[in-house]
Amino acid sequence: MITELTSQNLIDFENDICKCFENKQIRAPIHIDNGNEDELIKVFQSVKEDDWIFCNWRSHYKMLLKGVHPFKLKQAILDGKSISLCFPEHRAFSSAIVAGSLPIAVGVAMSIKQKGGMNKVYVFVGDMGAETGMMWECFKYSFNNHLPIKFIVEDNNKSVVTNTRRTWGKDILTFDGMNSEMVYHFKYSSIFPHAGTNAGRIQF
Ligand SMILES: Cc1ncc(C[n+]2csc(CCOP(=O)(O)OP(=O)(O)O)c2C)c(N)n1
Ligand SMILES: [Mg+2]
Repeated sequence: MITELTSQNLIDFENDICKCFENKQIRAPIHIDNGNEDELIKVFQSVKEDDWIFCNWRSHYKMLLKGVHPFKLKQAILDGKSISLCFPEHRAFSSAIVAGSLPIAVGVAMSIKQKGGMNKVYVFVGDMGAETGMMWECFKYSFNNHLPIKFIVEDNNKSVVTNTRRTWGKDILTFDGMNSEMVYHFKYSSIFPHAGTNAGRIQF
């Protein structure tokens, strides 16, 4: 574990960001993490400094747990970058394009394997992102080529406001309940809307 952050530390950080957003100190979309604290702390127990993380639009907790200093992270969010935070010096990246990080993460994992590296790539994807064709290609390629990558599926059963399971007409999604070397799926629910805060919701 890179940091000693607790669930409460993570929650406190996001509550502060919410206040800044509601005070109009942030003039760009924000995506607040919530409800996934314990699961993420568990995932990050095996993440090391020389590992790489790739996230989607909701990455505050992951950035903190990868070791980005809270002051530095807050400044980037105040600068309007919540939706696409990137800290190359921490090997921590994100993209606001659904499934956008996946092939980049696979490429980095391929490079690690080719160079005989011992480090690993952790890539975070939502439940709807995990149902895309891009996910299937990336997972299949990584699995068949034994790449040093782990896909973490954060499942809130929502794609913005759309119910993922109803969309696909199935109660069980592709990666439901998986906990293997290459995939970890967990369910969670957030008290916040997809973007913004409860007092300042943004609807895409
Ligand atoms: C290519 C693309 N299509 C659509 C969007 C709009 N969009 C942003 S987040 C999102 C929902 C994705 O749901 P999920 O993968 O479950 O992530 P969650 O936010 O629930 O963690 C969508 C459709 C986008 N950002 N990129
Ligand atoms: Mg979702």
